[in-house]
Amino acid sequence: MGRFHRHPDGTEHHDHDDGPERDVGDHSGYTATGAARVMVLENILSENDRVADDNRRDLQANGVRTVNLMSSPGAGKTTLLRLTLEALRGQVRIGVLEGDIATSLDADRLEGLGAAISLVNTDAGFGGECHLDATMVRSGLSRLPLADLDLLLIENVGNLVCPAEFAVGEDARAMVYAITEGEEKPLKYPVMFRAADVVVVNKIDLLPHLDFDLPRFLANLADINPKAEVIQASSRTGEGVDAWCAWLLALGGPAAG
Ligand SMILES: Nc1nc2c(ncn2[C@@H]2O[C@H](COP(=O)(O)OP(=O)(O)OP(=O)(O)O)[C@@H](O)[C@H]2O)c(=O)[nH]1
Ligand SMILES: [Mg+2]
Ligand SMILES: [Zn+2]
Repeated sequence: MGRFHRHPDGTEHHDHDDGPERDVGDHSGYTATGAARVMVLENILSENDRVADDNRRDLQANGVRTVNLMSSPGAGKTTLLRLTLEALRGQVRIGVLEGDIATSLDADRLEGLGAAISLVNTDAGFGGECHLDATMVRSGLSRLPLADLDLLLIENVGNLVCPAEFAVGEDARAMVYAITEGEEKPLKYPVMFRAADVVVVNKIDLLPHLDFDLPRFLANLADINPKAEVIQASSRTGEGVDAWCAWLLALGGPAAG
């Protein structure tokens, strides 16, 4: 299933790692169709980028700053968004584009906080995809009052891999990472960590209860993406939410003023 996106197998599409060569198994099952697969993928991604440019043009024409918020399932995107809407209410006109495979559960959690909410369920016409692409975001944008917004927060589908491969028209990419996920994740799943402009290291309140090695995680993250801004946060205690909101406001433009 899937409208656009067959998951890359790693032999062609993800072959730009610089690390030492290793025997990573027999991928000969894919070689017969390798060139065709690369071409299909390139077409899909360039079509996506075209629509992403359309989205970006519409958003910029309306003075809307846009953040693509990504994470594994359950890292805390919606909880952080709730705190964000509460903190910035009255200061910034916020829209949320809520991406989920199914249900309005997260969109419902964000109601009543002054934000315009647009729900995109990928199982409703988008093949149940495990990420948002530019076309899905475009459909969600059509239900938002862009002229009345300063900031659009897109909650991507919870998935640590492919959301980072699809531009949707955003100005910046933010990643929520929960310390319950383990300190090696930047090394094992580098694509999203590399794509992120900011990494919110969430659930920091749980640090005393875990074996999590925070300095080790930060070093792993710095290896993969030395430029990423890092904000330690807890969506339970509210720690770090000020810094996160300041980062959002600093995305700048008259929109955030
Ligand atoms: N202890 C603790 N729990 C948190 C924190 N942030 C979120 N949670 C909990 O983690 C669970 C998942 O949080 P969500 O906000 O739904 O995570 P999500 O990233 O939106 O999940 P998906 O949309 O399903 O990908 C909930 O039970 C939250 O209460 C945090 O900072 N500390
Ligand atoms: Mg959520
Ligand atoms: Zn996907």
